[in-house]
Amino acid sequence: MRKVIGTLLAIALVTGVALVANRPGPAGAQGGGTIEATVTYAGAPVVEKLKVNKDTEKCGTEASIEKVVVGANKGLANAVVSVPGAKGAPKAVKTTVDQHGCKFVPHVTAMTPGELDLKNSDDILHNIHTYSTEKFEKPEMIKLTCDVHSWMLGWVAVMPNPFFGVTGGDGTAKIENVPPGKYTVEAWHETLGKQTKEVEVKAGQATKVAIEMKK
Ligand SMILES: [Cu+2]
Repeated sequence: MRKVIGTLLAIALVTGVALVANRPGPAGAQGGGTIEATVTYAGAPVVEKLKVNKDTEKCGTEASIEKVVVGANKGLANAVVSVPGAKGAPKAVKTTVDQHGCKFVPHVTAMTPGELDLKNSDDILHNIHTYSTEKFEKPEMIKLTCDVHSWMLGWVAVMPNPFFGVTGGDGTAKIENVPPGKYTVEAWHETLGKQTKEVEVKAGQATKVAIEMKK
């Protein structure tokens, strides 16, 4: 696994990929609808602080691991909202993860099966590896860690289709061009698990869905 990641890292470094927050675009489904999801969590934010004693010029002297980020109106950030049952024209959605300031940026991102671009903006060694057993070719949640910096943690959600979004600081995510139909919308969070909600998507319309994560 480490070898595979090393190769991916090399590819990312050679091509000098830019850090782009990729969002799912049109999936080719004419007359699709939009899902406007709001994910909330009534509990308190969880931030772990850790003293740093190596590479402090790049990493700082204190690392914060943001396990649960809650914003205004209980909006939960870093939740992956998806529509696993939606079928549409296949579209690859790529993503890039940067190692910057001894953090994985973004903390949570999502893509369709394929290659993940890994970037290293810190000019220090990050020994990146994952706990994935499936090489990004199958839908799964992949955990990113670093052997050099124990606090570094990130997630890459490999999704079965391009109909997904990752919630921002306000807990919202928008999924566009979803083919009309009845679906189960899923929200996944690294520590709070998964919740689902039934929705009906209508052509040319926006459907709001509110999902509350529980402890
Ligand atoms: Cu590192």
